[in-house]
Amino acid sequence: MSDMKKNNIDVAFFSDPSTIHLMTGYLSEPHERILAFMIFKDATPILFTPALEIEDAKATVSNIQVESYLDTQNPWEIIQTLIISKGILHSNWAIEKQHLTVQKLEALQEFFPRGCFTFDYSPFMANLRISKSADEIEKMKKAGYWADEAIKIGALALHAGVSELEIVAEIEYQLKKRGISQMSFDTMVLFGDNAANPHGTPGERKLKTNEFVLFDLGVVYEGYTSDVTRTLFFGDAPSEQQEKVYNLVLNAHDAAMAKATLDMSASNLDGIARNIIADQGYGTYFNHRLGHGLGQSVHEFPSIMEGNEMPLVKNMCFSIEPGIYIPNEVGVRIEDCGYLDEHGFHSFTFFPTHLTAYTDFMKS
Ligand SMILES: [Mn+2]
Repeated sequence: MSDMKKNNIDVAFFSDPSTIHLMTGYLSEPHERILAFMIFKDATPILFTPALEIEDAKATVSNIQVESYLDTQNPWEIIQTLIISKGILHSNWAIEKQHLTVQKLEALQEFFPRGCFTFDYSPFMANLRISKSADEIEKMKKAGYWADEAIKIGALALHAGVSELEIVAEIEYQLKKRGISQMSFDTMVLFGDNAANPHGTPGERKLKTNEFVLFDLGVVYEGYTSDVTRTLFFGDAPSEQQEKVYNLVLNAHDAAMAKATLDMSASNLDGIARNIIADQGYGTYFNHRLGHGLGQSVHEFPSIMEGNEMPLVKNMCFSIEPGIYIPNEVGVRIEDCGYLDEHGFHSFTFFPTHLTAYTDFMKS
């Protein structure tokens, strides 16, 4: 890492699996076990894994020393031995404060009582992830393709009387049958007034005709995520309120997609969508940021929100997802994720967004 010398860091200790994936190519979720990648100023880096993963790790990485521990061993004691063998004693550490738990930090401090653990690599890693490579964007396009497929599966399964959870089950079952092993977050399917809670939970609620169905979902494809929201109108007779709210969200969504450009601030992009909604008097019902970065994680730095003056840069991947939520009445959100370049915003998802998208899809 270029700035280790500048910041006088002896050990850069990475614990976030997505960081380790980015830096070594090795992708693994260790759960309660210890997975770490350690970089030193003048020595070969170490990838430290649970023993049951060492063969996978060795087969994946190159020019990295791979070490492991058994469940019956103390991983921190082994890390201590490894680091002392590199000739590092009174060390200055960089850690990922956003990821490393207090418990793990205390374990490190116990074995390195004279270590200094103040330097935080989390902001650096967040910055490193902002612009995606062509290869990463290709994976995200594929993740987007499967998110569109998921919406189609969900749309085909809708019928009056079906429950939200039945639709969730159908989507995930069909995707798994087609080789997608992991969703990027718990699939959200919400009917009617349930969709008025932006972070609602699918349950036994049954679908009625002339209600909205909000799908918010995504998949993980080769370590990269997708995230899409469609609010489909199930029926053919939307109320005046349903039509008005829907088209307002759609206008805000389309305007932000069309006007996103390089070097514009995140705050300005948020404002483009927010002003459209606020001008019609619905500003208080759009109670979240316009969007978020995504990549290896479904929510990454930065937030596309008011007050974030950070400029949008080439190959940044983020969501545009305005919504209006009128409690106990109606909820509409339309979300696409994509990447930005000199030609504008390129969505990873393409399921149609007009109010009659569901009926048109069923006719086709
Ligand atoms: Mn999202």
